[in-house]
Amino acid sequence: MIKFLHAADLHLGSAFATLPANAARQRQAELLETATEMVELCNSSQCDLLLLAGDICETNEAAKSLARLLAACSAEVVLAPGNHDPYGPNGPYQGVAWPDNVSLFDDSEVARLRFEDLKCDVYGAAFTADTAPSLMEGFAVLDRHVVNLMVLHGDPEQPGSPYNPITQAQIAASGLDYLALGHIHSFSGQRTAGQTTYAWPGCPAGRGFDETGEKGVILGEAAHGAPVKLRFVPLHTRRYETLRVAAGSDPAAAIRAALPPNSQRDIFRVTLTGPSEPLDLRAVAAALKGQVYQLTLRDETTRQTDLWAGMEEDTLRGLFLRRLHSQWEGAPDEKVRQQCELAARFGLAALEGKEAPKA
Ligand SMILES: [Mn+2]
Repeated sequence: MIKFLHAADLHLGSAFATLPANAARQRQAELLETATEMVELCNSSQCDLLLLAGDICETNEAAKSLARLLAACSAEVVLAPGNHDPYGPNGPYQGVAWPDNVSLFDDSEVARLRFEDLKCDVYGAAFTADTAPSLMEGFAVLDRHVVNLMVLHGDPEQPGSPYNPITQAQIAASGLDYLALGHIHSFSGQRTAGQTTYAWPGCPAGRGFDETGEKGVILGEAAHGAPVKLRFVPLHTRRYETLRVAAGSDPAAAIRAALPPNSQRDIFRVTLTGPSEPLDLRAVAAALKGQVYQLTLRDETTRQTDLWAGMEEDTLRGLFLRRLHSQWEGAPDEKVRQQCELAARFGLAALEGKEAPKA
């Protein structure tokens, strides 16, 4: 039985261009810690193979750091470069002295690495530019008496993708036991096409609010003639999370109540919503100091003030507001109440000849 760890899209050396320089350096250092944790997990799980499915390093400096880390890896490492780390003069891997246990695919032609001791063939190919045509087209394994794995960066979801589009039919025709993919940044779950199991782990650490939630790697087992077993293992990285919270009368308390447990290490973007007095976001943030690692607040609250003013007027406006206000008071839930408020704002705008407010 062969044990493997499959990771992808580490993006070591990412610029974190939206962060101040100090914070960016810290996040870069944390990505390297994630890579270290990956190697430690690979070793403690006694994996035979570490499969790295592209977009691993963004800079030459990061690649040199990775090479040092991989020297401490007890598994054989196989790296298939992707669109952010293409092999060649424009890629990050020039002049890197890799330890003996590391193999890189360096050509867009599919190649085979034979691991005699493991009775295992590992196939793969490299992006040699920031796009690639379909690299698996016409591929089939050469030896069906061994365990057949493939490591590849590519897009299994969009047939017209410029990033090595991979089809179900190609996977089903491959004869592979496991296809270790990279490119898409959230975990795929375990999938099959024909007799072949395939998956992508997503990035092992979020780098922004478009990469939220739990992130990690795949631990797997493969044996000749047996189904492949996969397990997703989250790593201890900072999580990015977005929340929408009704501000109410005490926005800091509302956010505190909405935060999941153990959020101190994580990075949150909280959008405050609903009717509220004007907010002092700095005061809200100060009241939450220490609750999370980093907090970005957005204010989408609405002013309730004066919405119902003029209700007592003996005018069409007054009549309109009285009707809606009684519906508002009798509303069965917050949703209906918000609909009444919206109707009042639209109606007032129409009566006053103003532009319709934003819904
Ligand atoms: Mn990527």
